Amino acid sequence: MATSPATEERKKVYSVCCMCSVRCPIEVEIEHGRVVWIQGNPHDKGMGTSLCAKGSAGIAFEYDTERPQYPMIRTGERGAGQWRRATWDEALDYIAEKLQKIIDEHGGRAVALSDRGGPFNALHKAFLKAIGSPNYFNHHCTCDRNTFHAAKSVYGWGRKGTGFDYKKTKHIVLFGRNIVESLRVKEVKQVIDALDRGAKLTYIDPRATLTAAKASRFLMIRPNTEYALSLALINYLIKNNYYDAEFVRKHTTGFDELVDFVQPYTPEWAAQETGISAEVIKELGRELHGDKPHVIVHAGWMTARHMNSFYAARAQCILQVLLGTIEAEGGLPVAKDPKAAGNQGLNDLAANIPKVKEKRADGVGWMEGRKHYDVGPGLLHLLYPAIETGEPYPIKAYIAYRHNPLVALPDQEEQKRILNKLDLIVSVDVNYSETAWFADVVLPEATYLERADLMATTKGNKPGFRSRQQSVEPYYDSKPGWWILTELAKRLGKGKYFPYKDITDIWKAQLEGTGFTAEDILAKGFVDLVSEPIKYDRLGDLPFKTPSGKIELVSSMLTENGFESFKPYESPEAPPPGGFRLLFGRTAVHTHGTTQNNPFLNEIMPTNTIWINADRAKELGIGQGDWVEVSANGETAVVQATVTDFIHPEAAFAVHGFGQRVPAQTRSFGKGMGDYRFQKGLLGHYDPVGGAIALTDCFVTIKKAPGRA
Ligand SMILES: Nc1nc2c(c(=O)[nH]1)N[C@H]1C(S)=C(S)[C@@H](COP(=O)(O)OP(=O)(O)OC[C@H]3O[C@@H](n4cnc5c(=O)[nH]c(N)nc54)[C@H](O)[C@@H]3O)O[C@H]1N2
Ligand SMILES: Nc1nc2c(c(=O)[nH]1)N[C@H]1C(S)=C(S)[C@@H](COP(=O)(O)OP(=O)(O)OC[C@H]3O[C@@H](n4cnc5c(=O)[nH]c(N)nc54)[C@H](O)[C@@H]3O)O[C@H]1N2
Ligand code: SF4
Ligand SMILES: [Mo]
Repeated sequence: MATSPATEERKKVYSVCCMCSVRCPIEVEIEHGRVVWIQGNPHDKGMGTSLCAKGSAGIAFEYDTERPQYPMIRTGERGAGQWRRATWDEALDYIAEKLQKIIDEHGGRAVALSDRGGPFNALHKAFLKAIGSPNYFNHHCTCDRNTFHAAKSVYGWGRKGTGFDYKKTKHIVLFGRNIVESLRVKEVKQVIDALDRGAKLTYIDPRATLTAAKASRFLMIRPNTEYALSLALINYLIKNNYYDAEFVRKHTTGFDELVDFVQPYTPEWAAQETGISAEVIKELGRELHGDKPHVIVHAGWMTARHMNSFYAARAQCILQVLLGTIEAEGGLPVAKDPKAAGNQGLNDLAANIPKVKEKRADGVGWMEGRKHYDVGPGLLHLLYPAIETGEPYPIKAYIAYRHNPLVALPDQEEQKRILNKLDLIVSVDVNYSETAWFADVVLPEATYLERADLMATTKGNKPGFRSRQQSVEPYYDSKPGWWILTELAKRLGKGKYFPYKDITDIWKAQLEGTGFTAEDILAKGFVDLVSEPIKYDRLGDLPFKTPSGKIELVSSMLTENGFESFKPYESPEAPPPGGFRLLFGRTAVHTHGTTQNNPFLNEIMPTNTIWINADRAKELGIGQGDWVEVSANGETAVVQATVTDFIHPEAAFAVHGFGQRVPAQTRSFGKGMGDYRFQKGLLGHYDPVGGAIALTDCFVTIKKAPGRA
């Protein structure tokens, strides 16, 4: 651990932020056992000392009195908020006893766990493996699944198979990737530097975000029609020979089929669909031709939006290919892992645990129509029917570990109805999330400032290892995740697979044979495995992971599973008369439904508003800041209107995550509207090819709220 030259009472720890999920490297300053300052880790040059508002609010979070302070066991009805305080032993014994009974009666497969994904969760999977359950899930069904599967169908690797070389790029194209607000600190800095250097930024969104404000071109697209725009760009690039023929020849299969397919999708046709003129589409096409291959076409991140999201992301991947951007300077470098740097990589902590032979309860990987989905995290929304029907087999217990599905998945009422069939719901959280409030047992995990996590791998041009280490002692009676799972495993007779007394035992097991000790990594918070970036020859052999080893424009993964590689475009449903399509997204100062009650962030942004197009607002007699009723599916919320020219007339927009109703969170209780509360009936409404829920297939009406000025 690096100690500052000052005094023992004052020290600096290099760690990883966890105020949102993007995991920026941080430096934590501690005085007399209290966190007094958090900033970016200056050893990471791209990051520097910068931090976002949420990261800075980590101190307010740490010392907040409105977060769970000890284990709690429910005494009243689910969700009624009646609890008794328990010791850790009591709470873990309680859970273990219930789990053991379930395992004895139904097998380990009756236990499901979902988490927030990421590189620190190897023990979550090891725990499930040890009890014989294949039912590991994460948040992806409402986040990146469409993009992930789209990338997989084209390259054989997932969404993170490539990175972004902003430093040398000439043109960045973002389809609703709101980089400036839905942010990672390092990435925003790189993008702003690129713009200062003269790079172009084309931003496509039905509303103007702060990224739009920074863009050289903002295209206000009709909601859910970006597939049409991408097809027209492909058509235009091919028709004019504006694509990288050498790259396409060397690396792809299925080009001729692509050429045939895009024939009808001209810029003129797309103009009708998208509301963006053919001239502007062509101008963009010409610019991309001039700037290629130093171009970044971002295929999206949060793409659980509409029924065309998968094919839109696939078309964006195809644009990446046509522009020859893979491994190009200023394009999309292949993400290299430790093996590419000649290092064996971190050891698998679950290697000695027998393989689970059971099939997944969500059908992923084996059920007709679900074989092509990535089995890793499955699809959580497909667990609900299994809980409900007991098919393909009964699910009796669910552990939500750093996951808040009652806000992250649509239709809270329907979720609660189904979850109520379970014998046990456990929430491991650091907040009173809606899900924690509905659980049978709440286990407060030590916060990211109070715990150390497993060593993690960083992929990229400079692969490496990094660590989250403990900055301070737990402020309340909370425990680190590795300890919780180790203790639970022991109680279930699986202690032999978790022989860890301390996090240092875990680090040792992970690092054995890598040539590094934990101290090497803790000193700065990370190590690079190479001093110079690893570069491949983009026209030489590239390590595509498809069955053919090529970029598959006609995808074998899709063909084998009865899906089209090129799906004819279908126009999205227009909102009903007087209605709006409800869009959502992030703000720079909040994380999903997690930070609304944070003392600092609540003060900066205590509520959300509903964005309405100025012309539509005028028709409805709604003025700037008026209180309005937003209604859909029997749900109504009263919020203020943000009236603006900068949103498409078909759309309304609200920042996600507000409208929570957990009484223990007094600052955020009942403030603003919860987009997720309006998305009724959407729990089973998902793109069958990409797998993600189509969350924006939700229409609302808006009218002036009676009696409120
Ligand atoms: N309607 C609608 N739905 C959405 C979205 C949307 O915009 N609109 N966004 C979607 C997206 S992109 C995503 S990624 C998901 C996100 O949904 P989630 O993954 O549920 O959200 P997070 O904010 O990451 O936090 C999950 C839970 O982890 C808890 N937590 C935070 N830090 C820790 C920790 O250190 N330890 C433990 N044990 N718990 C912790 C938080 O308090 C929270 O309850 O939601 C998706 N769902
Ligand atoms: N501050 C902050 N940053 C975060 C997070 C956070 O919670 N807070 N969460 C992280 C996570 S988990 C994720 S997944 C990413 C998400 O990163 P993004 O996907 O970039 O973020 P969003 O804010 O969900 O959506 C961006 C925009 O998509 C637009 N949009 C809606 N429908 C369409 C459409 O059909 N086409 C197009 N082109 N645009 C559309 C919305 O108007 C919105 O402005 O952010 C990450 N960064
Ligand atoms: S974006 Fe902000 S909150 Fe998220 S990890 Fe980075 S510093 Fe923390
Ligand atoms: Mo996400």
